[in-house]
Amino acid sequence: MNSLRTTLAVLCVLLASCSGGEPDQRIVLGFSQIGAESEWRTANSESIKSAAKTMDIDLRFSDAQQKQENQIKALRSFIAQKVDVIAFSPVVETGWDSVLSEAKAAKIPVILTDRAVTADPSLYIGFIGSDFVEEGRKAGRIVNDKFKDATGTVNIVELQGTVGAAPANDRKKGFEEIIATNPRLKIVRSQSGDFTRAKGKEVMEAFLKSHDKIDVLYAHNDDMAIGAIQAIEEAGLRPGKDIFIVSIDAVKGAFQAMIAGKLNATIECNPLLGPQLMTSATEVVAGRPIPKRIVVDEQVFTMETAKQHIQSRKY
Ligand code: GYE
Repeated sequence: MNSLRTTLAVLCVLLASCSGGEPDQRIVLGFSQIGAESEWRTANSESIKSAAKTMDIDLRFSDAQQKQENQIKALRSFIAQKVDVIAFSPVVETGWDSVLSEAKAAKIPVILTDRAVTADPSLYIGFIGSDFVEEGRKAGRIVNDKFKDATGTVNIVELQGTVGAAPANDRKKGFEEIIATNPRLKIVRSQSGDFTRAKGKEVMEAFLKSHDKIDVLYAHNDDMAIGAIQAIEEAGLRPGKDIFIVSIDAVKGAFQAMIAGKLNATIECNPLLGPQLMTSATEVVAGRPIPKRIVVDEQVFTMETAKQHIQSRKY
């Protein structure tokens, strides 16, 4: 009987501390993710979720399934919930002015991660992400080097990312800037594969049907390149040999393809932005300034060096 009384007393104390105790002091962060279109995105979402856990931030995570309208809805819902900070990875560059103005009017700071917007910079506090133009340039330099002594025309096909997305616009721009220095390098077809394997394969099949001689494939991400590699093999050609392939991200799947001799090079784009985002959110809530632009450090990996790096890759 005594022990039952003691147990009840302990339970009462516990219940009291749960219901009537301190209010939850944790920072509430509303995050609108683009979707789950690629290996990169999966690693990015995991990084954000695990960093929020480690830093004890109350994360409200919403997946927009690659649709801007869903992201706008999610941002409005975060405003209605009066979260402390909003962060998001904008699927496309334009069309954010109204919702960002609503967040500003509600005095909720906004941090952009991964992709940039073309809106008025006073509508967000900072942007954490890669330099996509530079990634495109790095891909262009690899192709330029490989074909510097070419005597005939080098036919390039390009698989673009999501139409209107910052990484699609910028990776195209940076690549074109570099290959323009060699008049033999020609982009003969360029189309969106929406950053997915399935679309990459489908569009590459169409490219292969319409062109007899494709020398180079430049894909704006590894997933599209991996889909295209399948299409190339099904067409009876050897990816990485008959067609020189360069893509961007440096996810595990790309390392496996390089080790198998099917992908020539990948340009790193680091998706592990979670810790930097959580630190920035904490700073902003504490009223301290954060840099307007935080650029992520990145490298280039080739077929020749893939084996020595694959074990240490985190995504
Ligand atoms: O390269 C691609 C993803 O925005 C940098 O989005 C990101 C891109 C990444 O789907 O794989």
